[in-house]
Amino acid sequence: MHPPIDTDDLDVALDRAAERLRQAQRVAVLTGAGVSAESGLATFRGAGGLWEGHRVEDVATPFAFQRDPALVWRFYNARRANLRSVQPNPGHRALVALEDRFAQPEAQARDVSGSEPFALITQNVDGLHQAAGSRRVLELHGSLRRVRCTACTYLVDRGYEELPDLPRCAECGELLRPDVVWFEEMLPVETWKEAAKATAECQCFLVVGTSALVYPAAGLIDAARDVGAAVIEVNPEATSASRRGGLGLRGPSGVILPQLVQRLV
Ligand code: BV8
Ligand code: ZN
Repeated sequence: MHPPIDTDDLDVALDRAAERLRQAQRVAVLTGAGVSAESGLATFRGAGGLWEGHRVEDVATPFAFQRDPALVWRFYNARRANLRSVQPNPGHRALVALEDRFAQPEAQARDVSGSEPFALITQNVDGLHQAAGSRRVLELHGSLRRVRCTACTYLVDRGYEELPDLPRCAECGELLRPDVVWFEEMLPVETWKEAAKATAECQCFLVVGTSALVYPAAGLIDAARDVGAAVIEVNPEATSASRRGGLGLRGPSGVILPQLVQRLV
């Protein structure tokens, strides 16, 4: 379980974080697997980053898929099956409320820059932000819902429905793969550009539920700091990002985020 939270410190930190959000015209949020932990989804490094004894970095790669597609599909089909029984948690829903607040027409009228006032940038592939109602979600690492062909342009959203052990393309018959970004693969260019732009233009950058170990996603935290944005980290534990400054809200995002958003009303 998480270390006990010192409520006095947390209260002070929540008030300071709420004040920074009130002063911001544009907000960007970066989420990782921790925001889905209270929905019952395992994080990557919580279980020591292992799945069936394999390091995730060794299964989520093009080479692993080439070498043993059945093993890699077993990894993804197990996670897709998991998603059939989980729901967004209060942390996901608090981020919807935050988007509602910053994306309101009057908020946009105040901001003459023409830039979007809110961006939810996620490393997660579980689709829970969209399931909670988030509208503008930048999926840096793709989505477990979508599959694409290894040989043609076939790409389709299959939800969380069960797939065969080695699913084949309906168009050309070749092997399908999950539409996720594996290690050593490039991130989707347009999504990355939008995420980098939102980060460069924000005055407040929330970092929720990530160990900040995977790049280039984790680099957005430094990029936010470099433009002088207030960085606020929501995580029960300190991470490599914590040591680089900003305000730490120590606790589970399903508890902290609703309390933070509550202070904005
Ligand atoms: C690339 C999709 C260019 C698949 C994922 C050496 C040094 C630095 C970088 C590298 C290096 N060697 C290689 C690299 C680059 C590499 C990388 O960063 N590797 C890491 C491991 C060092 N990156 C890449 O390869 C990227 N591409 O660089 O392209 C390129 C091109 C060609 C050749 C070279 C380079 C692609 C990275 C994308 C990989 N795909 N996911 C899938 O999901 O199966 S990454 C995977 O990790 C997930 O997306 C996950 O989201 C992400 C990061 O993990 P976290 O989300 O942070 O999860 P984690 O478990 O680590 O942490 C959870 C946190 O939550 C913890 O802090 C915990 O305390 C907290 N928590 C727990 N409970 C709660 C909570 N927080 C709040 N509330 C709670 N209740
Ligand atoms: Zn095909």
